[in-house]
Amino acid sequence: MNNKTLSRFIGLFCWLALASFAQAADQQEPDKRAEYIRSHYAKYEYQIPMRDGKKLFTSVYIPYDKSTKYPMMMQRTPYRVAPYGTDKYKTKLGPSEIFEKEGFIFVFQDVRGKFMSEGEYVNMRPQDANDKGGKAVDDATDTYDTIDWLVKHIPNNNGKVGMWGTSYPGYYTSVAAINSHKALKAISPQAPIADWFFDDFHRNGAFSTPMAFIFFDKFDKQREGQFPYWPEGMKSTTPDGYDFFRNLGPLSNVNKNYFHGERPFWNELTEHPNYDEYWQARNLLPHLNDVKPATLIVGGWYDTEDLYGPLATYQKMSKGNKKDNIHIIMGPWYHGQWNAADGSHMGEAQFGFNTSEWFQEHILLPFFKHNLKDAKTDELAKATIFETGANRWREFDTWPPKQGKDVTLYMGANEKLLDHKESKGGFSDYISDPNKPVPHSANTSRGWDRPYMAEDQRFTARRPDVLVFNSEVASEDQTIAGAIDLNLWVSTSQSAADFVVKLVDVFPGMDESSNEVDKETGNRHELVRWGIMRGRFRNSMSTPEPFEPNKPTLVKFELLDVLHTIKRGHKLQIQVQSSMFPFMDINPQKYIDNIFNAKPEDFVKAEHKLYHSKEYPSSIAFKVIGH
Ligand code: PG9
Repeated sequence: MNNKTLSRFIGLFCWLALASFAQAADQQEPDKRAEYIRSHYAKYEYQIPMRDGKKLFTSVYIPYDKSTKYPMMMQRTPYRVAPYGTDKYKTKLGPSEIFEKEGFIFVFQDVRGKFMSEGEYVNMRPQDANDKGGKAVDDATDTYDTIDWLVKHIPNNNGKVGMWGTSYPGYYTSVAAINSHKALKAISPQAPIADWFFDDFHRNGAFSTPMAFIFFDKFDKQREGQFPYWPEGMKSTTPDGYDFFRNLGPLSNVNKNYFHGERPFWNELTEHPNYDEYWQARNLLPHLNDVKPATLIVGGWYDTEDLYGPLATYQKMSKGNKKDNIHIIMGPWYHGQWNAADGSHMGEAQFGFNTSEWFQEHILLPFFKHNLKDAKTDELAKATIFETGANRWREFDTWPPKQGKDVTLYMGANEKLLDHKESKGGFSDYISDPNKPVPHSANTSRGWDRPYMAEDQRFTARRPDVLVFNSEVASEDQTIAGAIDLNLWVSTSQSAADFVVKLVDVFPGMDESSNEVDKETGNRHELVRWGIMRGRFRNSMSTPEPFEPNKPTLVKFELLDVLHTIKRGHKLQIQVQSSMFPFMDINPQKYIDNIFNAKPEDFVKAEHKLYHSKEYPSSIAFKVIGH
């Protein structure tokens, strides 16, 4: 064996040894945390009676340490509080390991009607706000009754309770604020569902088939009695969601080929395609008045499930809040990434440091220590917001910020984004083919994925069914703060259409500091925000209407908030298309009352036009703030 081969062999051997050591160490990492929990907490299980007699299964982890009294950190969830059995422990109790080391009494409860708890489960249970006689039973009263029991029965508690939860558990955290128990001193609704016509599987009336199909397959499977385990779900037959959901065909095939009518909530949502009383009754926002507990709402700029929820919840809770104790933090995160996952990047987007760890240490733990343990901590800003593009945290008194300059840009000919209206008439057009929809990602996924929220958009920019409008190269940093208002003058040759708009940050080809071609991110088209409007809902979410074929029509909607800096040398790009598949379902483009009942022949090609003329000036508008 010559020296070269020998050194290669040694190198390979060392690499393999290191890799196996790292893997072993990595396997020990969760064990160290689990070991700490097992040796510092005693686990108890209770069936807590609600005011109507139903009992809710509750696990409680109490510190062995008796040198002080501890507050409770509670989570109520429809996703199971397993493992069951006082000798079987969770390997994580708090949002991150530093909570377990700090010391709390950790409480986990199966909500009414789920897993080991009694009662009937109702999705986004409408608030029973009419019956003030103390007989109301809903998710708010269940929380009140649970807290009342806990503070009276759990040993060595200091009489203060905090709640936290992400996504659906985030909804259960928000709902705790309604007629809240006086012991509830702090809540952190994280990516909370607020209104299911704008969160998760609906976006301005368009429908996310993968999210609903995959989620309700198991979550909505009906069973009698209590169960400690999830029901069996369908076995996936392909990793390729684009293929699976195209082969699915019209949405009526979901019941015909898969659910067979055995998912009650799926049946209900297909019977309510518009924002009618059914959805309005499930909107939590109108009930979030006079919130008493200190509140820290958490959201992720790249959250593909609940971005509307945290932003709308903050707006509602902070309006007229007498105690001035409503806070929000928005970080560069996918759904739930802020709790103990690496926050240094999201997909291809890089942020320079572990933003999740920073949040846990500097924001979340101090928030609960201050409100549950009277700890002295730094003053928490009303809004702590991560500025993508510049990759830094910023603090604001209000979100979105009131100060700043209003900017309007106009779509123009030759793919231009202009600071003035086009003087002559004009439009850009494309053929939208429901049988060849624009993919929501260049990557293969089951259709409900995360990295696409910051993916390079060159794969769509070069398609004939996607319009592109580019600004001039930015001569200085431009920080966009808040929502982006869209005024699209459009027409379609048919009678129905979706309009998808993307805000894209186009990177320069050269690296400014090295003056070299940037081989890593040169000319990257980074997605900042996208949004969709199902055209039938352009004037009302409750009263849909068709388009008059070929008639220029105004479609107004907004892209949800950003705090993003288009850096010097970059360009701001707007893309417009009419599908985002399979994440969003396909619009047949022939107007029918209920798309869930569409037939194959309803899916027709259409020519869509976007006007950029003096008479029909399509535009975007946003606020630019200083640094
Ligand atoms: N909000 C998330 C979700 C709910 C229902 C369908 C799909 C996603 C969640 O609770 O994980």
